[in-house]
Amino acid sequence: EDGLSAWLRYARISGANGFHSKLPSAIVTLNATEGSPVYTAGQELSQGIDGIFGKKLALGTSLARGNGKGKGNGKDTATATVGTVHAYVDSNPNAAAGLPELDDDGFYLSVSRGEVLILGQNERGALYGAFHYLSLLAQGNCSDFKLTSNPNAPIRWVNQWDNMQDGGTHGSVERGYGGKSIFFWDGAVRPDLTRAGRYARILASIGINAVVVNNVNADPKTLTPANMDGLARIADVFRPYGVQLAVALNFASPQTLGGLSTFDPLVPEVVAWWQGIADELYKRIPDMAGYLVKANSEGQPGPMTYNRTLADGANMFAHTLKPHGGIILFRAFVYNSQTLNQTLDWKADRANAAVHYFDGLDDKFDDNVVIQVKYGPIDFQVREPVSPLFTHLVKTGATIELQVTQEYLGQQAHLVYLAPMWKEILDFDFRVDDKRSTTADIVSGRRFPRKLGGYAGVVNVGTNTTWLGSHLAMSNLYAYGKMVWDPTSDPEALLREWTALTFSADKKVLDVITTMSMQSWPAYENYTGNLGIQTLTDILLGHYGPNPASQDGNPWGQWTRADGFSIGMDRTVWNGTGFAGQYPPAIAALYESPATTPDNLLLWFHHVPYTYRLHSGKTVIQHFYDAHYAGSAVAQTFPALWRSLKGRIDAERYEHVLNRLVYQAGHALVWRDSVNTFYHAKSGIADEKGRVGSHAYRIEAEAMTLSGYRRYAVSPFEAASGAA
Ligand code: BDP
Repeated sequence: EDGLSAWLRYARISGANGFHSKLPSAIVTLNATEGSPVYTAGQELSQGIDGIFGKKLALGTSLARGNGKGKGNGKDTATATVGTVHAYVDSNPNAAAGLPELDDDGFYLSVSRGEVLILGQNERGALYGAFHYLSLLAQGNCSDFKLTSNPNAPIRWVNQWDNMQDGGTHGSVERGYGGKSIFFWDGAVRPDLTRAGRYARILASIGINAVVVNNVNADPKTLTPANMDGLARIADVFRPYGVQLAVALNFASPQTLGGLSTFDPLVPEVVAWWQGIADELYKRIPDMAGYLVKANSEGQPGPMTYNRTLADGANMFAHTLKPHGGIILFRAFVYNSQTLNQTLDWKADRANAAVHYFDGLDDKFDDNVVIQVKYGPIDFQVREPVSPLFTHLVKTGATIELQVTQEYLGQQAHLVYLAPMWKEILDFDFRVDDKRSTTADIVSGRRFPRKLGGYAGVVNVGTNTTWLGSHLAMSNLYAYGKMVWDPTSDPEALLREWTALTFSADKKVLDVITTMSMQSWPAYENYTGNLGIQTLTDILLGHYGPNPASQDGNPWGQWTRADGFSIGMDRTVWNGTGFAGQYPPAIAALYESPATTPDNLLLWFHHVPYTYRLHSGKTVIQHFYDAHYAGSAVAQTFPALWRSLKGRIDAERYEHVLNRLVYQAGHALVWRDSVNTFYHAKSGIADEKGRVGSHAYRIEAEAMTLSGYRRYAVSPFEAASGAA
């Protein structure tokens, strides 16, 4: 078991034969041409039922073997019929009345004594229905039911930050921890795209409908004719799974690739150049989903280079996509690190940037522009308030950008199950006009009625057979797809489902993985950064490991503002950077005062003495100490919990996971001691429990006789034992 099949293993369940009479005996796909999603659905059903139960089904393409509403007599005539509503009603006009209304990509599923009807609003929806049915079967559930399922939003994309070529490193993935790119190698699209096809299958099984295949820090050469041919080959392997391809663009391409003297979005030659690109792409990929653009951010070119607005830039692309039915996702991650490079300018707050740049543009965007907003105003931290920009875009559609790849959250070397965090974010109520206004309702287009909107997840799988570099990290990808389909999903229920499909439905396996995973995000927050201080990861090198000092005075403006007496960033209107004022009044008022700010965001919004008392009654500094001990203690329990599963999990995955959990347990201690030592030294305040600074219980490296090691000066010093 190397992880390659993810949760689609179709592993034989115990007592498989006993279920045969509850299963269909034949599969009928309606109007399915080879390579279409309905055809794929038929193939999956046949493979799946064979794998899970050892029952081989006849596969046909007409209604001849049944009409999907057969008598369900449990005999050998029961049929699984799969297709679009349209195809079904065409051959069964009388059936129309009994069918529910479906949204785009939605499906209807009816199972009655082996007679199965799987209908999609479109072909992709039919495939989703087939995957849903198979996932129940794989969990041993063959009971009768009827289900109508519609997605929460039309945009359910993933982003891959894959480089075609990166300073000599072929096919690397930015912030990817699972190997090289499955799409690119040596500046071109890989000749063998088997993995890309397998990826599409995994994504389709959780309802994802498009993939941006290349890095947001886009290489202009993505658009050479040869590479466009390559992109078309990727789209070809995606298509049988109903997954569309999208491309990230570099704003300066007309100049750097096209040889024009400018890339000003209002210059007609530039517009014509981009129109040519859109036409060429759609000639090769008629069903291309569209573009993703990162502009005027972290050194990337954009419309502001020419004093044009972000709307001017986005609309230029929108205009060229319009005739082809494409959409553009334009990122709100716009900030200029240079202007923030004024150390300790209290007004310079990167959190303010997105609203600052997008305010006043809400009614300026074309209707096929969607703004893609990271969940927090800074950058994928372990705890952030939800970006207030969601409430400033009323007419313009938005997608929320979540990160499945654990950039700041342990880079897949730490188990951190993210669905509980996403749930909090999606359920957050902004109280726009004092009415319920959750993030999910805003991006799905329900709160402010709009056609386009949804979700983008930065996934960054790679060539490693585990996809993400860690078997357990795949629960995050599973939960991402399921939650964006239905944000009311329960993170724990999703985890159990994923575990049953990925490992086993053994109760102990389910309980252990659930216990560890559900504790993992709070534990990670505890041993890394508390009270909204943001993770204290090394900010300049790789975003990994503790380095609290690196947070201050860097040009990216993520300051903790810690000195000898106090800590936190004052983002109030009355005295700070004013960020709290970007929220609707009820929420702004909450964040404006330390008394009403939730403890877990206190230091995000306020600068307070270390001795400030939290709602919990503890001082800030004691909370830091205690939380770091508590969080790392939880991580210490993971290896033993996992070991209790020995024999219940195949050896390959058992060892791989154990290795990571042992590492995490150790690294959590490094985190604990680094952060505690750092703030202990800074504040001079003793730990009430006498732990910090004493290390009495620890075996120091200096006290050991080491052979085969050499001394190395660790930076920062507090992450080391005696600085080495
Ligand atoms: C940061 C990543 C960087 C990305 C950037 C982005 O460190 O690699 O390019 O976000 O999202 O978190 O554009």
